[in-house]
Amino acid sequence: MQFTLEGLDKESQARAGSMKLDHGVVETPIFMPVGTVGTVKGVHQRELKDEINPDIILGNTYHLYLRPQTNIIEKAGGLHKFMNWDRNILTDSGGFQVYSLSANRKIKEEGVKFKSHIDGSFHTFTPENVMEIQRKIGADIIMAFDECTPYPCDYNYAKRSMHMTHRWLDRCIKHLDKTPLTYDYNQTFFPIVQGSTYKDLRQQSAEYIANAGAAGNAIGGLSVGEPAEEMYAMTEVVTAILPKEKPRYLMGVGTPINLLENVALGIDMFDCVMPTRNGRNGMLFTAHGTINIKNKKWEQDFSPIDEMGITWVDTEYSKAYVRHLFTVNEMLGRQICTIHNLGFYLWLMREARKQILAGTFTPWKNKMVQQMDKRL
Ligand code: PRF
Repeated sequence: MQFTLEGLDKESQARAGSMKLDHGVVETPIFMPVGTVGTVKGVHQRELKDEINPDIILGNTYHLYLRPQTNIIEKAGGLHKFMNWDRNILTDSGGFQVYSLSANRKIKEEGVKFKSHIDGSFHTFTPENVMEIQRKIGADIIMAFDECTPYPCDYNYAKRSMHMTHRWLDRCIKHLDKTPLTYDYNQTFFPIVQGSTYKDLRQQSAEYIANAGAAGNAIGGLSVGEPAEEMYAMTEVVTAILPKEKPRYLMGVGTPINLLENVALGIDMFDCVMPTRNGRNGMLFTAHGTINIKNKKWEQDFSPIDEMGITWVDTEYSKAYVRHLFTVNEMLGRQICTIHNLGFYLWLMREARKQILAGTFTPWKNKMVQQMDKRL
C-alpha cells in the first residue's frame, strides 16, 4: 500500500491524503460504510457505488466466519466476488465483535473461546487463526486481533489487557508472514492501539504499535461509552506518537461531530454503524442537525428530507412521506434513511478533504460542529 499526504491543515493536525490499494485509490479522510455480513444493510451495490460512492467498505471477520463461513467465501473467490464489490474492503478482526456479541466468552493468553450468538456453538479465535481467516476472506486491509476493553475499565485490567494485545500483535505478524495470500492481490495489515482511557497506557501502546512498522495503524478501545472529551484526549495522545506518514484509523467512531473533531486531531479513516443503524431507526443526519423522521412534527411537512440533495433520495422523497413509511413499517423508509445518512457521512469527509486542501478546514469545522449539534 502506498499512502501519500497531499495537504496538511495549518491550524490543526488534519490531513488530506490518498491510499493506493489493489482495488483502487482511497482518498482520505474517509468514512467506511459498515457491511458486517457482506452487505451494507438495505443498500444495493449499485446505490452504494453510484450514489454513496465510497472507495472502501468494511466487513466483519466474526460474522463472516460464522455465516456463510470462511470456506464458502473462499469457494466464491473471496469476499469481493461473493458480494460483487470491486472496490476496497477492510475486515475487522473479531477482536471487538467477540466481546460485544457473543455470550460467555473466555479470554486467555492463547485466544478467545466464545459461544456463537447465532446457534450457541463454541469456537476459538487466536491471533493465528484470525490471520488465516482474514487471508481467506480476502479484504484489502486486515486488522490485528486485539482485546477492546470496556468503559470504565480499572487501570490494572487495562494494563494487562494492553500487554496481551501487544503479544497477540507479535503473534499476528509472525503468523501472517508464514501465511501466503489466498488471492492475486495484496493485503495490508493494521495493528491496533489499546490502553483504555489512561494516558500513560495509550502512550506506551502507541509506541509499541508504531514500532511494529506496519503500513497503517489503528486506534481501538474508544467510543465505548466514555465522554467525547475523553475520546478526543486519547486520540490526541496517540496521534502525537503514531508516524505522520502512515494512515490512522479510529475504529467504531462515530457521530458526524466526532468525525470532524477527530479529523482535526489527525485521523484519516473511520467506520461506524451509526449512519446505517440509526437510519434504520428513522434518524437522519444533516448539515443542520439530526431529524427523527418518526416525530409527528413531520406529518404534514412535504419538503424534501434534505434540501442539500447529496444523494437522489434527499430530494426525491418528502419528510411526510418517509415518516409515513416508518409509521406503516415499510422497509423502503429504512432504506431511504440509510442511503441518505451514508451519503451525508461520505459528503462530510469529501468536504473536509476539500477544506483541508484549500486551507480553510478549521473555521469550516468549527462552523459545522456548531451547526450539526441540533435536533431539528
Ligand atoms: N478493536 C477492534 N475493532 C473495533 C474496536 C476495537 O477496539 C472498536 C472500538 N470502538 C470498534 N471496532 N478490533
